Amino acid sequence: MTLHAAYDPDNIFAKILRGEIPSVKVWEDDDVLVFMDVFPQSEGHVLIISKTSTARTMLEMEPEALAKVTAATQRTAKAIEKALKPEGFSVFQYNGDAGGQTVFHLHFHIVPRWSDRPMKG
Ligand code: DGP
Repeated sequence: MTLHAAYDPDNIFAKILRGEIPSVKVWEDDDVLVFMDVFPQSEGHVLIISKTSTARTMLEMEPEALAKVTAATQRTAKAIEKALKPEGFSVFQYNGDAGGQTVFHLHFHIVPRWSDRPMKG
């Protein structure tokens, strides 16, 4: 999938948003959904997506929707810090096949990190 292509309404995260496939939800409001990554790189690995935007990548997302997703990412990181007490955490977001993206509905990852636990990704 190139950087520039049409949004596929049948991508996995669109199906999760429509409730067609299950997910473990952490937070949901009118703008965003936060849910557990099915292939976690560490305990507490979550994904943050927009419920209103069909942007595939960072290039396409409307600034207002992006602001809501990044604000939700910060709020979620604070909640993870409180709940799991990681020593650190990684926030990342991939764009395009060559950028490591496999699901083409823009998403941020939060991966909590501990120095005594091997990194899985
Ligand atoms: P990437 O596009 O490379 O940022 O990776 C997509 C992430 O989505 C990857 O960490 C695994 C996760 N994922 C893939 N399929 C599902 C699914 O059906 N449910 C959930 N919760 N996560 C998924």
